[in-house]
Amino acid sequence: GLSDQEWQKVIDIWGKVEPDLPARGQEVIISLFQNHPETQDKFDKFKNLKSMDEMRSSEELKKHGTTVLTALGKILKQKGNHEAEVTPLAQSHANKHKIPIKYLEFICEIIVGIIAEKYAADFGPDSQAAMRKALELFRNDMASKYKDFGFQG
Ligand code: HE6
Repeated sequence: GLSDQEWQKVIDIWGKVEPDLPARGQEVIISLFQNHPETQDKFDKFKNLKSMDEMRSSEELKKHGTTVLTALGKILKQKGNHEAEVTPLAQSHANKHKIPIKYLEFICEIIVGIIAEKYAADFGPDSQAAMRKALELFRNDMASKYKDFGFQG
């Protein structure tokens, strides 16, 4: 797990991101689709967005980015006691959306990259390491739930 100090770093940097969730969420989803097009195919509502312009002007995409980062923020704030939040998310992403754990790795890496780009001064090596640990814990717990649900992931 993470130490109290590590969790504090995670909570602190998330506090910087939070006022900008729609913008950051939009960037995360667009970057996910651009770098890993197979992830876009999982979305009936987004798989027809082709150009960067179409992606940027989709209010629905922006809204989804906000939904994803809001859910992730709620999980991070639980400081590892996130079973109540992770279980339904694992359930829907395994059984309904069929999202491999690999895709969760993709999005987590993109989230770290975007935070590093936009909040460099507040996201030093220790904060970055703490955030990576927190996201790894999230993914591990998702993976463990996937297994319970019989989804290979
Ligand atoms: Fe997804 N998602 N997601 N997801 N999601 C979500 C929270 C998805 C995610 C990674 C979602 C995804 C495909 C997520 C999704 C719907 C992810 C919420 C709260 C909802 C919702 O309630 O609508 C992470 C890290 C978090 C926190 C892919 C690919 C990745 C990598 C849908 C296809 C799909 C959907 O509704 O169709």
